[in-house]
Amino acid sequence: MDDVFEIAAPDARSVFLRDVLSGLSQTQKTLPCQYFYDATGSELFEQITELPEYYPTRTETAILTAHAGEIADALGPNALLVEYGAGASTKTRILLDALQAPAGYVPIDVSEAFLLQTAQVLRSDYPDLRVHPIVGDFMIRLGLPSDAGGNPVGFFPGSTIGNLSDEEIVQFMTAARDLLGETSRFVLGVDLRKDASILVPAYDDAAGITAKFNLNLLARINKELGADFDLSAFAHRAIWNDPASRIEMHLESLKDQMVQAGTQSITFAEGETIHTENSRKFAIDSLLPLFEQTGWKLNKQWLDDKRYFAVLLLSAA
Ligand code: AVJ
Repeated sequence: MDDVFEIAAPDARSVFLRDVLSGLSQTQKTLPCQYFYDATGSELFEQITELPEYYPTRTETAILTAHAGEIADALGPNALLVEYGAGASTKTRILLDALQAPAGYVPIDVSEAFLLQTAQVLRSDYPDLRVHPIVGDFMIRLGLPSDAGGNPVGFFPGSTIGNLSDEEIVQFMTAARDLLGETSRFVLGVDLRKDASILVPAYDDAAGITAKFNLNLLARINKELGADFDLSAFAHRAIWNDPASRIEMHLESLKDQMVQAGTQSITFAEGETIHTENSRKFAIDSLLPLFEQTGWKLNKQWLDDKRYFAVLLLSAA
């Protein structure tokens, strides 16, 4: 008789533990930035978007508002809006309000609770809109609901694409092209390169909210994995890495110390950091080869007057 192996899907906690232990065992310690967004982290991120120093959200919102009619005209009627990562739905609403008879709205997110809440709120505010939430990881190939209909339009606002490496962008845009199909379009928010004197305060604000957001990752590891990080022994750092064209967030150990996580003890030297996030700032030209490689072409772009941020309209090539 053949052996039959049944491989249980690892639960969320054991995946989190595995990711934390593997990140903290690297020479440059790292933690994946998607773990920022527990309930507390999502609330802190909402506060970040309202900080005077954090220009991306208000700039992108202003671009979308100023050009909503033009964007809607370019997309035409019967659009099926497929949003990657369901955040607070402010930007979604700007598009939905402008679109001519949208066929539906498909939010995709890994967090089921957050996703269903967003879906519920939109259903009640847009009673005629068909909402089809998908719980899943958008880096891997998903399927559109068979009854959705309409012309698929991807929507990935916020410059969340800046968290991804080139390889990950290729993987993501390929999966999106597969999901959305050969007549689809894509509306992509992209944060642009600018002076470090603007960038650094946006990630190291005077009120200390971004510091709280970064340190909350350690609080979450303590709470969910039973680790014993002393939050007062780590400090938030935001560094502009110009050659890599990215803001890096780190948590710096303020002393030599040991931390228990799971069965491991992890040692930190004074000054050693955990790299917690990359937020890339793009030149639009540097993205074009990645679009081309993944079956997309750039149709239109809208920028604010200061050229801080761009909203790109792509179409399947
Ligand atoms: C949600 C990934 C777009 O990179 O600006 C904000 C996250 N990190 N402040 C960004 C973030 C620190 C944000 N994204």
